Amino acid sequence: MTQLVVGGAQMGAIQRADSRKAVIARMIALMEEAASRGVEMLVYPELALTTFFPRWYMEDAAEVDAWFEREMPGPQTAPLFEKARELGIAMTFGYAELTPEGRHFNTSILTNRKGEIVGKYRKIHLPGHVEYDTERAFQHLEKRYFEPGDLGFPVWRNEGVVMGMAICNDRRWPETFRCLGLQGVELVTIGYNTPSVNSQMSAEGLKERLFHSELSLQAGAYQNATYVAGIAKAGVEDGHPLMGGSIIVDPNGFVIARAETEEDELIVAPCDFSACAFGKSTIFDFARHRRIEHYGRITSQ
Ligand code: ING
Repeated sequence: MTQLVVGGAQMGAIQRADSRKAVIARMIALMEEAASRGVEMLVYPELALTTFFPRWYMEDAAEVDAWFEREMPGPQTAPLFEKARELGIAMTFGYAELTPEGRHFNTSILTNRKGEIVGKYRKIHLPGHVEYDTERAFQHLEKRYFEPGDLGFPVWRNEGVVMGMAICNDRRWPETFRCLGLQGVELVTIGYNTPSVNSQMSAEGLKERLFHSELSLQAGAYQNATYVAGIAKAGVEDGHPLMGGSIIVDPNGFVIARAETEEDELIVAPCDFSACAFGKSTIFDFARHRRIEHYGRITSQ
């Protein structure tokens, strides 16, 4: 029976002019608070090192690539890994990855409590658009700056727990959770940067955004008998509001920890992963109950 104290390190706004050094210092401060509260596994947001730069239309490749990391850990992120090793805290965080081959991904990594990277995920469901969209109140250019992930939806047994990662928009797609659920996932970590308003000027505002995020995370947890940690980068970045709403959800779909602010805020939930077993062996015993002969449409169109 494995238990881990899981923490969510919601981060407030990162302005375009903020240095990675200043951001890493905030992440380390959240990790030190996490250690003081007994956290053993800490979840940071999507693109945790920089502002949500896909809101900006850029044409110059060097300007775009300045938002990306060429190595992980690198000189600027090494202090975070050293602190994690010192405190014995496993972590996930998201960042923009530029590979040696010149490929661009919206990526997250998973470490063990020794600060060693044990897993990598590259965001598969990229929302938004490629070209400047004059119809939008603001841009959402993830399809311009990132390729769809090429690593699938893997899981890893880390610190005794079967863990999987997803990123932001992935949480809105049930396929994400089911691909992880079919591998016995017990903790899904999902960092997100979600605008508080809809760039396509629908009436959809913060209330709807928060509801849809929580609905997606709770459904994913319940329907796959897994814990889920959905952790925001929130606050107003250069005038553009991102929603908070970070939560940790148990395998029955209940919210067991919730952020109250749109700032740097730590949420903490002791998780007993034996709680996943009941759902996986009864109502969501996939081997006994699923009828895959009827599901072809999901992968064929
Ligand atoms: N952000 C948003 C998200 O999926 C979005 C984009 C918001 C799409 C609301 C649809 C509706 O939470 C990222 N980064 O995916």
